[in-house]
Amino acid sequence: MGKRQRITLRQDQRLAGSEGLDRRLFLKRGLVLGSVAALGPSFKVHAEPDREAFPTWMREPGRTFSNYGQPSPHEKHAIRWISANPLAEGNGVSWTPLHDLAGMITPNSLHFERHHNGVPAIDPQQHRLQIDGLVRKPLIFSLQALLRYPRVSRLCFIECGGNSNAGWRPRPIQSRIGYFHGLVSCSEWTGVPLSLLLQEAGIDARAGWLIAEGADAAGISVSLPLAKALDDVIVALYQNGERIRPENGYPMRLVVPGWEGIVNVKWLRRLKLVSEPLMSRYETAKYTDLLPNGKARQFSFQMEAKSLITYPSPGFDLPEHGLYEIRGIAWSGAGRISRVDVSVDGGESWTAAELQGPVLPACLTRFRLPWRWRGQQAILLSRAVDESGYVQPTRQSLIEARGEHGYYHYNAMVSWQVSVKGWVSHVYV
Ligand SMILES: Nc1nc2c(c(=O)[nH]1)N[C@H]1C(S)=C(S)[C@@H](COP(=O)(O)O)O[C@H]1N2
Ligand SMILES: [Mo]
Repeated sequence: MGKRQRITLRQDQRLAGSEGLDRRLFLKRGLVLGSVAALGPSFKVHAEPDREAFPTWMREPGRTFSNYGQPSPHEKHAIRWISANPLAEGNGVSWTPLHDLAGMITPNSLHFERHHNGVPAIDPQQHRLQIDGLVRKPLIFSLQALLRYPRVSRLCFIECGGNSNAGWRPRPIQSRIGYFHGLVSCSEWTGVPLSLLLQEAGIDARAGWLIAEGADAAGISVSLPLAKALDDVIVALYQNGERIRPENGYPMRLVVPGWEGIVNVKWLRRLKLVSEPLMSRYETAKYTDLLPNGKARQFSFQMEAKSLITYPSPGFDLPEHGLYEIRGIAWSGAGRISRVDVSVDGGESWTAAELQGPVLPACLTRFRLPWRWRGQQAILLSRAVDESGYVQPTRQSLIEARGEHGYYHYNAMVSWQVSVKGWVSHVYV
């Protein structure tokens, strides 16, 4: 499993108050108390239109009820961006538009997708989950049977091991952050604890791993250590309160909190207990990291701490000088985010951001910090620290540890440059 990288913070880095950054800025200036006038030139207050002229929606009855709600027609831009293989459309991804979202939960319609061979049209009546291999009593469950079992919820992110991999490219890509880092989404998954099902089957003492297989035509099979399977893994049936969406594994999927996407097998049909891992394509050719010494990192399941500033970010240029709330997300497969530091001077000095509660293990955690932009060129960075003490690496230290030719597991700090004109672009520092 991945070797942890630690960065020791110099005392001056820890204490420095970066130029224009101040956690109390909004409070001090009275914004929280509602006195916008006290802000002076920070915000332009626009003249109100004539309030006597009622708009049509105040004069006519509104539309009637709907069986299943849809977003406002004015929010049509908030979509998953699809990058599918033109020769095999079922293989590819669609990205969560992180730049359009707030809060910790990803709406089901915007959960990212990664399929190797499309979304299978499974008939839930015919679908079965089989547990066999090194067990005392092989079992087969119908969906109806599983729906009667005791349930738990896991609030957690699912992140593809290939998320953010454009960061490995020699030149910084310019795109909306969702279409660069949006192979991560966070949901409340509800289902049956896997430990319960395995105990019912009776675990043979020789079992150390299990092989999980999906019912899609890709025939995805991956190995999972039994210790994790017995810890917090669930066979999920619900996603944010409703039944799992077809693209996210309907009618059932594995949810493996904090571990890379590929082991969260969708359309789950079989769990086979074995003594040794399978060495399938997805744990040898894929999702492994060739290191500079010629050896490969394998079974690096746990997603390491990561953060990025969602606002400002490329696509959100700053229209005028004044107060801005720097906002972002941080997450770690190792547990809770304990701190996120923000820099506006390319990493010279750092200020701790405010974390939005509740801060939950393996969940997206929002951070924010007010910043006064006075028109100077700035480089914005965020750095996450998790409860294990792990510190998100700089791009340089990640490349030193892993070499220049990485493809998976990119979690380095991300930097945005704000030009004197307020244009925001992706840069490497
Ligand atoms: N059966 C099956 N399970 C699968 C996949 C797949 O193609 N088939 N893709 C995997 C990969 S690589 C990832 S990142 C996650 C993506 O989950 P999502 O599509 O619900 O976001 O599912 C994993 N489980
Ligand atoms: Mo993935």
